[in-house]
Amino acid sequence: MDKNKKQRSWAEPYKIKMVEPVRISTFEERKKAIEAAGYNTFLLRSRDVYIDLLTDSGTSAMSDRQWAGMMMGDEAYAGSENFYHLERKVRRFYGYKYIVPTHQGRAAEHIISQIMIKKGDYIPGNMYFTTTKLHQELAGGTFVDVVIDEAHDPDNEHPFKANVDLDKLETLIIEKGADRIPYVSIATSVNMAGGQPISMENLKQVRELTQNYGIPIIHDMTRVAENAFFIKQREKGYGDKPVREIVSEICCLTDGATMSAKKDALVNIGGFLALNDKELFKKACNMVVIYEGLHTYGGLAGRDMEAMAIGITESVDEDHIKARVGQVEYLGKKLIDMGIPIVLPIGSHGVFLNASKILSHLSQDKLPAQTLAAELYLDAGIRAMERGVVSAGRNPETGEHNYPALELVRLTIPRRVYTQAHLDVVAESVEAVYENREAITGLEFTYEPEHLRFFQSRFQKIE
Ligand code: PM9
Repeated sequence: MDKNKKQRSWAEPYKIKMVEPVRISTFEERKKAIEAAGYNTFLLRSRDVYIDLLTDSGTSAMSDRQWAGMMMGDEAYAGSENFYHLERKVRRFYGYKYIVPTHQGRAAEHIISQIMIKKGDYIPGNMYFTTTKLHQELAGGTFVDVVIDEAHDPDNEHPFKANVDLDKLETLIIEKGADRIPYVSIATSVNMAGGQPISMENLKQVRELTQNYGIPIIHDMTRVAENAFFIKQREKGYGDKPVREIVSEICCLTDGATMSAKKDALVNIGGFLALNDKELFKKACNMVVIYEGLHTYGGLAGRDMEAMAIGITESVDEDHIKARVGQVEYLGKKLIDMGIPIVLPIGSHGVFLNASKILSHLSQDKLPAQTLAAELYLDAGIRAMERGVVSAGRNPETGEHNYPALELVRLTIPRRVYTQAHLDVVAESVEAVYENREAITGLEFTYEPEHLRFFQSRFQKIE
C-alpha cells in the first residue's frame, strides 16, 4: 500500500430509514430512576435511558430485508417453511447437520447440558459465561476455566486472548479422566474476557488434543462472525479469506453449537442448538418439546425464524462486520486517547472499562464495576452492564463470592443502531465520570437472588 496515501474515513454500510426518538433526561430524573432501580442498570426502565449500551443482545436494528421476511412468517404449528429456510442457512454457513430452534441461547445451553452432562462431570471451557456455567452446574457438572492466563489480565495485548491453554486442558483430562469430561466448551469471541477471539491455530490444536481422548467440542457460536473478523485481521494466512469461509472453518472444527442469534445473527429474539450427532439430536428433539415447543419451532414464531435465516447471511457480509467491529474500535480508541483504562485489545462487541483501575480506591467488596455503571447512568443517561464480582456470583459449595480477576463495565454496542455522534457523547460521559472518580463511594447488596444475581439484585450506596 502507498504509505503516503492519506487515511480515508469510512462510514456504516447502511442508511437510516426509520427512527425511534430517545429522550434526554435531567440529572434529578436520573437520580430518582437509579435509586428506584436499586442501582442496578438491569432494573431501569428503558424510557429513562438515553443511550442504551446495556447489551448487544436482541437490541440490533433489523434490515429492511429481515422486516420483509417477517411478513413471510409461516405460522403453522408444525413444519413451518421458515424452519426449513433456517435449517438450510445453518447447514450452508455453519456446516452443522441438525438444528433445533430455541427461543434464545440459554435454552439451547439448557438442552445440551441436560443431554450431555452427568453428575460429577467436568466441563472445561475458554472462560466462563454466566448462563452457560449455570446450566452446566444445574446439570450436575463443574465448569473448569482452561483459557490462557493472558485473558485474565486486562492490559495484556495478546491478539487471541480466548485461546485455550493446552497444558491446563490436558492436565484436567488426565487428572479427572476423559470419561468424566462430556465435552469441551469453546466460545468464539469470549464475552467475559472483553470480546476477545480464539485463533484458528489454537482451535485446531484443541481439536487434535480432544480427538485423541475422544472428547467432543461444543461451540458457543454467539459471536462467531466477530471472532472470524479478528482472525482475518490478525492471523497469518487469513487476510484474504472471506469472513463467511472463516466462520465455516471454525464450525467444522467442532461437533455442535449453541447459538444466541440475538447477537451476531441480528434478530431481536431467537437461538438454536446445532448438532452433528444423530443420536444426540434425537435426545435434543425430545427435550425441546418439554421446554420450548415442537422441534420445528422451539418457542419461536415462524417470522422470527425467517428473520434469523436472513440475519445469518447478513452477519457474515464483509462490509457489515467491518463496520460493526469498527464502531467498537472507534469508541475504544477515543477512550484510550482520553487516558481511560480499558481492556486491551479493544473487543468485538463492546468496550470494557477497567473498573478496578478507574475506581482503584474501592475494594472488590465495594462492587466497583456495579458502582461505575450506576455513575455512568447518573452522568448522562448511558446504560452499561457490570461484568465483575456481581456477575461472577457465588461458589455453589462455599457460598462465598467468586472474585474474578476482571472487574469490568461493558459499553456494549448494539449492531446498526447508534451513530458516531452517540459514541462521542458516550466517551465524553466516561471522561467526566473518570475525572470525578475520587468522590465515588461503593455499593452494597440489599437484595440478592439465588441464580444469575446480576439481573435482579438491588444495592444501596455505602456512605
Ligand atoms: N449474552 C449479553 O448481554 C445477554 C444477557 S447476559 C446473560 O452478553 C454468550 C457468549 C452470551 C449470551 C448472552 C448467551 C446466552 C450465551 N453465550 O441471552 O440466552 O453472550 O440468548 O444467550 C448476553 P441468551
